[in-house]
Amino acid sequence: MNNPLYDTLFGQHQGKATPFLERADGTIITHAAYLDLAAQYAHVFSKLGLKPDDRVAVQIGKSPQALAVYAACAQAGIIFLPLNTAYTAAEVSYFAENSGARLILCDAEKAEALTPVAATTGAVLETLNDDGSGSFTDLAHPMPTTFATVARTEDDLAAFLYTSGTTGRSKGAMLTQGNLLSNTQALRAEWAFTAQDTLLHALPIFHTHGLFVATNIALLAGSKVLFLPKFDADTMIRLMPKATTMMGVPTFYTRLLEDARFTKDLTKHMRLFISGSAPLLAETHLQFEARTGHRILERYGMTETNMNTSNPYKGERRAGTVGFPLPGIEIKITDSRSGDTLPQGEIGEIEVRGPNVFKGYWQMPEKTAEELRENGFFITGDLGKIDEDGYLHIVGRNKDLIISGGYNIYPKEIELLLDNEAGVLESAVVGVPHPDFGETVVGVVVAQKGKELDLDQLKKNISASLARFKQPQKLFVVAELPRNTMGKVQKKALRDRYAGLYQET
Ligand code: MLC
Ligand code: AMP
Repeated sequence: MNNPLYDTLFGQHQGKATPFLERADGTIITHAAYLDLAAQYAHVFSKLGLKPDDRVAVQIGKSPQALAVYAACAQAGIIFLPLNTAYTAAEVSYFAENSGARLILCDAEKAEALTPVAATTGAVLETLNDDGSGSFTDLAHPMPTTFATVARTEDDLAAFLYTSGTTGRSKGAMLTQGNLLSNTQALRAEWAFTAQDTLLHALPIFHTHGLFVATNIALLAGSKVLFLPKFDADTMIRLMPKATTMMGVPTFYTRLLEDARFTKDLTKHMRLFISGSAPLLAETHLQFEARTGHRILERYGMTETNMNTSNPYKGERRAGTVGFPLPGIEIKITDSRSGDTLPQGEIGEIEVRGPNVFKGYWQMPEKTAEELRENGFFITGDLGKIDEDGYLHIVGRNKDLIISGGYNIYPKEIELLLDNEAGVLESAVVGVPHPDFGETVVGVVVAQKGKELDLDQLKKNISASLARFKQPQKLFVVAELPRNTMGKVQKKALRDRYAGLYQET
């Protein structure tokens, strides 16, 4: 095979007038049209001097064109680096610089703010807007609609996905063609996707869930995708009758359940609902079944590994669990300190090994060595146990991480910014339960002796360099942070103290 990822997911559809993406207004983009566009984009990469293994950093809205950039990267052997559209220019600068991206693709609105970054790193900057217009489109327009696919192996890199870390510095997870492909093949088979399926797709395409799970499976199976720019309950409910499957984060499910139009009748033709990226409360699972008669299939994954486990498609989908390891993937529960495997039923660190596990963090060999063992097991930072029937339960996290509406937020990143503010002695950031987002961000600051803190001003100051979804929803001043005898901040005590902030009465 010439280029495993491109040939298997994309190339198989070349020249076929089969429907691929259907937009909210009913317009359809066929596989052929999508791949013609991707080929034109691949020509632009060559024209701009990009070579295989170069990185393209992409911060653009969800559109068929944005998805064609992914296909173009696969075809040209270029490493795709998608970025959350909520990231500020300061955040994007880090990713562009750290990855050494040769091309930055962004919305025209962001071009001015990102031009200095491109100038510093020597990258080319082109624009691609939500409506498909932009300087990149202008370059692509005259290009041929076929491109000689660049030869690759399964070991070649296909994408960098940045994930924050407990040190506050984001790490670029290097994913190979084989990582992505093996996982897509396992999931397509496990969840029985076919060309008869229509997937309701409202997830962003800059993270694993919407990109490498949802899109890749649909491409492999030849399924049609109802491709929506974002989650909007009205549109989801309007289009549900056209779909056979849906993937979402728990917030999608809780929001749908809040809507009286979301009924058994509306979902009676649906084949499968899948949830992941954050814990689905057992209560939501049960409520969903009571309302629709469907049992949500919950699975577990992460940026560095794609998907690891899944509840069974056929067989019991057990609420509060994430099911069994996918074929070819091993899961073990270990003692965090010794790394020894624990007896069945005990709680410990979840470790995973398989063809899905990433190659390491870009230019961070020490970080890679800390989390990826020489024997191939990746230390996930999640805590879990395996029950007597083999189902994996996630019971907590060994990493200081907040998951809000399916987005990961590392407290350290926010604490570093707060600590840098005038008058702040120290800070701690925790996640507290939130009815819509699952968890939300709360910050606690201690003032320097004799200093008064203006919390509104503090919030404003840090917001310039932090995506909106990471910004603390509430800030509190305290006299001191709770610490254990070793002097370590007791985040649990803070989480408990503020747990009731958003509790519904
Ligand atoms: C938006 N906002 C959020 C937020 N999303 N705040 C906290 N957490 C979030 N997740 C804020 C906005 O900044 C804005 O703030 C306000 O909420 C409304 O914005 P919006 O754009 O209208 O929000 P909405 O469309 O309602 O988005 C919520 C959401 C979305 C849950 C639908 O965040 C979403 O699609 N999440 C999915 C994330 C995802 O794909 N995760 C997968 C990661 S991969 P203000 O103050 O300006 O009003 C992974 C691996 C795996 O984890 O296993 O899958
Ligand atoms: P990310 O780094 O954005 O890929 O997020 C991965 C993290 O999301 C995992 O390490 C888990 O902590 C969490 N996660 C993903 N799926 C689930 C799930 N089904 N239940 C609980 N947590 C999950």
